[in-house]
Amino acid sequence: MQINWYPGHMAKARRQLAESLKLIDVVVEIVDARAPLASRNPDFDDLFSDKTRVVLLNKSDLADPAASAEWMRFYRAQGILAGEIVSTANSGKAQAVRLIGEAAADSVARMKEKGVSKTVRALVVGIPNVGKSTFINRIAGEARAKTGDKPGVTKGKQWVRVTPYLELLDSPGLLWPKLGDQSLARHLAYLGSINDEILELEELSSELLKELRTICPDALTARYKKLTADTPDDRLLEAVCQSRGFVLRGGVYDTERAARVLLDEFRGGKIARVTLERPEGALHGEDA
Ligand SMILES: Nc1nc2c(ncn2[C@@H]2O[C@H](COP(=O)(O)OP(=O)(O)OP(=O)(O)O)[C@@H](O)[C@H]2O)c(=O)[nH]1
Ligand SMILES: [Mg+2]
Repeated sequence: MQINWYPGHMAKARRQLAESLKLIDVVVEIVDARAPLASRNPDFDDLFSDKTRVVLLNKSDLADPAASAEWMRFYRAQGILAGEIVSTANSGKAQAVRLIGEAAADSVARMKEKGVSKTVRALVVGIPNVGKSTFINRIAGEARAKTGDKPGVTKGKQWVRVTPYLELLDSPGLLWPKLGDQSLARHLAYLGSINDEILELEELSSELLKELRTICPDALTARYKKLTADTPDDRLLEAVCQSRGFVLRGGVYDTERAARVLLDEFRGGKIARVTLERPEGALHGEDA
């Protein structure tokens, strides 16, 4: 399976973002703390090359805390303004607002010299389903932007006023034309940032089980009792079926159902707090 997803609405949204750049002081890039490498869009380096950026590791309630700490050290060592947040709770909210203020400090100071109290306009960007709209609602203190647990919920653009001096602009989740490295592309698919309808879910789930067995074998066996260290790689999904009784008439394993259940449980953080990527060699590679 070759994973690539760059539908027309993303190309259009990218063009619209490029046109609204002059209105924007700061770019806030939301990434998924479970896959901070795969979920950074390399295309943003071109698109926002002359903007100050803040990187926020969202959904850190679902990630391994030690790995998130490693990522924060990695960003800070490079001078990147970065924070760790949970947009479905208040965790990291004050820090995120502080980082946006820090990123906008120069332009605010320039305007102050002219006697103007500037409203900082921050564009919130990221790949699909990382929690951009949830983040905006959290900062604004009310549900202003539409959210949902699937990619492609936000369609158009919308300014949300947080205070008289801060406005946030939501944007549709953006990927890039060629995902390249397929091991990273799979991570995006595990997270729910790729439309499930274009994916072969059984193949994807088997790959996810292999990765989870390396990262958190005990938690995996605790959740799916028949899946152990001895289960062969090509029987992992069947072991999930055995664990849950997903057996069709004639004793055939319902691997399709197991695949959906596994992805749902992984995405919901039910297996363990898992981070799929560590900072070493944190660059987008070529095709694996
Ligand atoms: N556990 C957890 N879930 C989160 C967090 N932030 C967002 N979510 C959930 O992630 C899902 C996607 O959130 P959205 O805010 O719609 O994501 P988005 O980035 O705006 O998505 P698109 O507009 O589709 O690109 C929703 O089900 C949110 O409740 C978080 O910090 N932790
Ligand atoms: Mg959205």
